Formats: sequence, C-alpha cells, structure tokens
Amino acid sequence: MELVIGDKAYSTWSLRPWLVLKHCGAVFDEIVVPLNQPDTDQRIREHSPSGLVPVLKVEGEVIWDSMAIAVWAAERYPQARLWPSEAHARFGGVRDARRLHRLAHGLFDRPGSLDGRPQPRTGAGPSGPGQGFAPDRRTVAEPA
Ligand SMILES: N[C@@H](CCC(=O)N[C@@H](CS)C(=O)NCC(=O)O)C(=O)O
Repeated sequence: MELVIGDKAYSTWSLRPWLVLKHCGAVFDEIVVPLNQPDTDQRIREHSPSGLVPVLKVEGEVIWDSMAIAVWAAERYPQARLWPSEAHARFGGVRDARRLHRLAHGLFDRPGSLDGRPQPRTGAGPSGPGQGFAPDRRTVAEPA
C-alpha cells in the first residue's frame, strides 16, 4: 500500500489521510512529491488520475481524494472506529465531515472565502441555516 502525498507541512489535504492511516495502524509506504516545483504536476500525474494528491494505491485501486481515502480506511479498519457506531451520530458525522471538507476547499483554494463565496473583510462570517460550519456536538464524540 502506498500513500502519495505532498509536503505535510504545506498540504493539509495530504496530512489528513496520513493521520487517518496512522490512527488505523495501517502499514504503508509514503511517497512525497514536493509541491510548487517545476516538475510537481508531472510527478503527481505519474500516480494520480486527478492530478492532485493525496492518492492511496491499494489492492489494485487508486483512491484519490482525502475523504475517499478516509471512507476506505473506515471500512478496512473498523477497529479504529473512525465513525461513531450509533447510526444517528454516524450520519451526523458524515454530514459534518463533508461540510468540513467543503469548507477547507473554501479556506485553502479560494483565499478570503470560508465557504467558497466572498466574505466581508470585517464580517462575523457566515451565519444562518446551511451556511458555514456549525457542528452538532452530539455527532462529534461517540455517545457514552
Ligand atoms: N479535495 C482534494 C484536494 C486535493 C488537493 O487540492 N491537493 C493539492 C495539494 S494541497 C494538489 O495536489 N495540488 C496540485 C499541485 O500542487 O500541483 C482532496 O481532498 O484530496
């Protein structure tokens, strides 16, 4: 199993599946493609059909996208309990993870935006139903 990533210090997209796999106790080879180099795109495309890292190469599959890698890991390593076992909490966890995933795109891919839309410089950020990230605390931790 190989995890192809960018520099963990600069790419949280890369850091996240690395942390997930470590948490799961997975044994894997780490291939680091330095980002922002003249040959970065070419080197990433040797591994990734999307032209992006991270990519997990495992069991004949090429899994690209950090969230997809995490979903794979949750199924492959159930003992790691990446998702809550209780159904309601699990659905909420999927929802919140998806919202964080989308929010991170807004933060890192479009500077100045929290959710992909322009934000006022001095505003308090997004508010209201369906805007921004408002975690439901019941879904963050496994119920007692
Ligand atoms: N949604 C993707 C985002 C991946 C992404 O944007 N990766 C960046 C690194 S932070 C990348 O590969 N950029 C290509 C480049 O730097 O040439 C994921 O979760 O894996």
